[in-house]
Amino acid sequence: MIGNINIKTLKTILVVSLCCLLAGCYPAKGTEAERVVEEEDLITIGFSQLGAESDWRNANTESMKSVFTRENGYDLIFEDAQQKQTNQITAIRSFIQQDVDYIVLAPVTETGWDTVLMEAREAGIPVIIVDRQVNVADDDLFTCWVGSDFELEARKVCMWMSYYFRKKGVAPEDVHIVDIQGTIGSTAQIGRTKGFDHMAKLYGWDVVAHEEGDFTKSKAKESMFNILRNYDNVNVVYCENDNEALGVIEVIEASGRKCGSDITNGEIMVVSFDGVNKKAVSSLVAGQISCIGECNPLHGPRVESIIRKLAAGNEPYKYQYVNEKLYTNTAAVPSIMLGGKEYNVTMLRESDLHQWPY
Ligand code: GZL
Repeated sequence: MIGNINIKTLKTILVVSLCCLLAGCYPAKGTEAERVVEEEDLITIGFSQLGAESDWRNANTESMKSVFTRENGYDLIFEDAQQKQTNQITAIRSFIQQDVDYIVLAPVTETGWDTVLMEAREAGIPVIIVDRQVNVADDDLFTCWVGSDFELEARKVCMWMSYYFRKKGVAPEDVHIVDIQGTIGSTAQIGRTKGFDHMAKLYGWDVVAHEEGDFTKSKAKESMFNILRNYDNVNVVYCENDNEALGVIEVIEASGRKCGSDITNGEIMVVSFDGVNKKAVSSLVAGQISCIGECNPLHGPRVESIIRKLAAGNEPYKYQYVNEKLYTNTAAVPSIMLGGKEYNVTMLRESDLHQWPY
C-alpha cells in the first residue's frame, strides 16, 4: 500500500495515465500507424462468464469482448464456465495465480462465493460482479455490482398483464397462469419468480404451476409439454427468458393451440424477458408473445466505466441498476403505474426489427 492506494491500483492509475498520455502522441486510430500498447502496459482483466445458455448470455459476452480489447489497453482472459459454479471458482483461482488487475464475475447462482472471493481480496484484486448477484456474508468481498432489477422487471410485466386483462374484461379468477422458471438460485430467477408470485397473489390470478425452464429452449419445451399434459385450463405462460418463450410457443402450436393475447377465445398468452433473441422479438411483433420485459445485456461499457473510476482512485457506486423498457405489440396499454412511478410501454413494429441492436 502507498497511502490508501494499493500497489495494484497505483499500477493501473499509471497505466491508464500512460495510455491517455500516449494516445495524444499517436495518429488518430485507423490511420496507417495504430496505437500500440506494450504488453506490460495492458490492464489485465480476468472475466468468468457463467456459460452460453441463451442469446442474452452471448450478447453479454460479446459486449465484454468488444470493450476489453488490446486496442483499448486491455488483456482480457475469458473463461466460459458452461453453467458450472466449480468452473467459475477454478477460473477465479487461475486469475489470482496470474495476478490479474481486475476480476469480473458473472455468477451462475447467488451462493457459494465467500471463500474464493476472500482469496481474491487477500490477493488485493478488486472483483466486479456483473448481471446476477452474489449472496455473501460480507459485501466487502466484492467492489461493486452492475445489472438489472429482476423483481422490478417481473412486476412491470405482471402489471402490464393486469392492465391488459382489466381493459379486455378478463376477470382475475379466469387467469390460469404458469411460471417457467430460469436457472434455480440465480438472481434473475429469484427476482422474476418473486415478482411474479407477489403480483399473482395481489391480483388474484390462479397460479397453476411453477416449472423449471433453466433459461433454455429445450428445458422449457419439456416443461410446457408436461403442463399441457397435466392441466387443461392454462391460458397464460410467464417465461423467465426469451429462449424459454420460443420453446413454449413451439409446444403450444404443436398441440394445435394458438399463442396470442385473446385468452377469452382460447388463445394462450405468452410473456417473457430479455428482448435479445431476434426471433423472440419478431414473435412479439407477430403477436405470439404479448409482452417482453427488457433485460439489457450490454454490460461491457458499464464495467469499463467502473474500472476507469477505480483506476483513477475513485469509488464507484456499490450497486448500479440498469434502466430497462417494457415491449409489447399493442397500443392497448401505453403506460403502467408501479410504486408511484409511471413506466412507458414501447410498442414494437416490424420496422423496429430491421435495426434491432443484437
Ligand atoms: C439476466 C440473465 C439471464 C437472462 C437469461 O440478467 O442473468 O440469464 O435473462 C440468461 O436469458 O440466461
